Amino acid sequence: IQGHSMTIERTFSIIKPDAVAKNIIGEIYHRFECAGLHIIAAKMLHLSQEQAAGFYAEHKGKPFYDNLLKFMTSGPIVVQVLEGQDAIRRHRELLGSTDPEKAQAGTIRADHAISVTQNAVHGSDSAESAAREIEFFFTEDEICPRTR
Ligand code: RTP
Ligand code: MG
Repeated sequence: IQGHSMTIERTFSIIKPDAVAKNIIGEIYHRFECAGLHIIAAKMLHLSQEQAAGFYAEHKGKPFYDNLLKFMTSGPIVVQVLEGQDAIRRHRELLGSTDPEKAQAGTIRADHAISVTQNAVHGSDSAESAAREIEFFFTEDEICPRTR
């Protein structure tokens, strides 16, 4: 088990506007649950330009930045905190590569993404990102840790 974290982690996830529009929120939640990831906080919202720019500050200046903001503010999203063993890596594995053309068969992006921009789900890429992103969208009292 070396190289595999046995610690319970939290990660941050967004069902992006393309997937909400396709009515596959439940299908995506089902994949999280089947992988042992527990939804411990969730809400639907429509990002403002300012919120999207704040969340994606790390990508400012990149060639895809303007398109990304336009897309992420184009419709409602669902944000959630997922908890489970090795949650950050496990969630990213469920997503597959950013580009659906390169994503492994059976991943969420291979099955559902429309393009490299409209790629269904966001997932934190490190413990540092997860902590920052959870705090960006949720207050501590909005997170409901498991009790059994
Ligand atoms: P995410 O942050 O959404 O989980 O995706 P990621 O780590 O796989 O990709 P990242 O490099 O962080 O990029 C963030 C999002 O920007 C859009 N993007 N478009 N070449 C492009 O047109 C391009 N590259 C990235 C995608 O929506 C990507 O998920
Ligand atoms: Mg990323």
